[in-house]
Amino acid sequence: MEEKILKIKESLNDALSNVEKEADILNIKSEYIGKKSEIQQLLTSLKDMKVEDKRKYGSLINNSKKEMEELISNKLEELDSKSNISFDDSLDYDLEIGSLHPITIVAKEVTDILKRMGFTVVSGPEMESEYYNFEALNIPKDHPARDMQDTYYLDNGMLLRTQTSDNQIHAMENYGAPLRICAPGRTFRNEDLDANHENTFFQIEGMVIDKGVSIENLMYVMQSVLREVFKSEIKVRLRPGFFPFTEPSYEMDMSCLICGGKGCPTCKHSGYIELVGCGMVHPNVLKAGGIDSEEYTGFAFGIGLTRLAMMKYKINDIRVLNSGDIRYLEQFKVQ
Ligand code: FA5
Repeated sequence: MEEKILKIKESLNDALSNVEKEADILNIKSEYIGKKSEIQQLLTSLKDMKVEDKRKYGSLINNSKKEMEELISNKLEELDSKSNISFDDSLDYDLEIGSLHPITIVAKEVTDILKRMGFTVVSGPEMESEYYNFEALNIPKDHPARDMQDTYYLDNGMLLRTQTSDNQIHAMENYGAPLRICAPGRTFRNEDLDANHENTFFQIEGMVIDKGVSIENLMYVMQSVLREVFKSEIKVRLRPGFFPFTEPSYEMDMSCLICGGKGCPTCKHSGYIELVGCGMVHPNVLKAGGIDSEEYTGFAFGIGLTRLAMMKYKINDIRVLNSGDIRYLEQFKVQ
């Protein structure tokens, strides 16, 4: 037992020594002292131990957990005293040399809009576990929905996240309810590439959990984001969708701005670009995040930031955004 706990503490020390961002520390916190952590499991196992083992190990496990909590909060304090760099502050609009990537500009714009509505910006890992990418999102193994997002599995048993929705679970675990977060980030799918499909693209996740949250609130947020990004009313189309983690689910398409909705190769001649997946958070997901689904409801959305950048800057082929062609990419300015 002593050795096991020592190993956990060493592993925590190692993990903390390699991170500098608050979100990473919070992820470590949930991994090492959260509900599913090894130390928590040891604590739970105490109740089934013999009386003499309980006496022997009870204070060791409890004190070790306290020590680990302290290590994590010291690291957070250390970071806080060093700087207050956030996603927002790290971007400098007054660059004289170089330029911002169009996706960076759009990501910053959307997070700014959401921040004004009271959302906190968080971020999660690109290398993710099946639990956070699928299982906790109500997508058990062998569920057909796993095939909707062709996944890159890694040799170490992890995967490259297929969606930013993993942040929903991390956020609920880290902050509980009520909650209002957004999480921009890179996502990966083993897709066939075409004018509007990449295998590496960006999304921004949003999640609101509170008492009495409704679909009207979700639609208001979506419309406000689009109106502010495009500085005009954008024609949208709402369709019923299917995501195991929301019920009901919707997909929102926007009128293709490359062809003005007439139909072109970018929108596959449909006049619309699929932009957002969204819906009311499924009770099983709230449960997985440790939130009482009788007391709270929530909505969540995932906006395709790469496609948003395409529409904003009238880029007719998504592949140029990952091309690294600086002469092409540097022409885009903050509008
Ligand atoms: C999702 O990824 C869900 N996680 C969205 C969600 C979040 C639903 C929260 C409910 C609640 P979907 O696979 O439809 O859903 O992707 C969301 C958006 O990401 C799409 O509308 C599109 O704008 C963008 N997207 C998806 N696949 C690609 C791709 N291969 N290339 C570029 N953008 C993509």
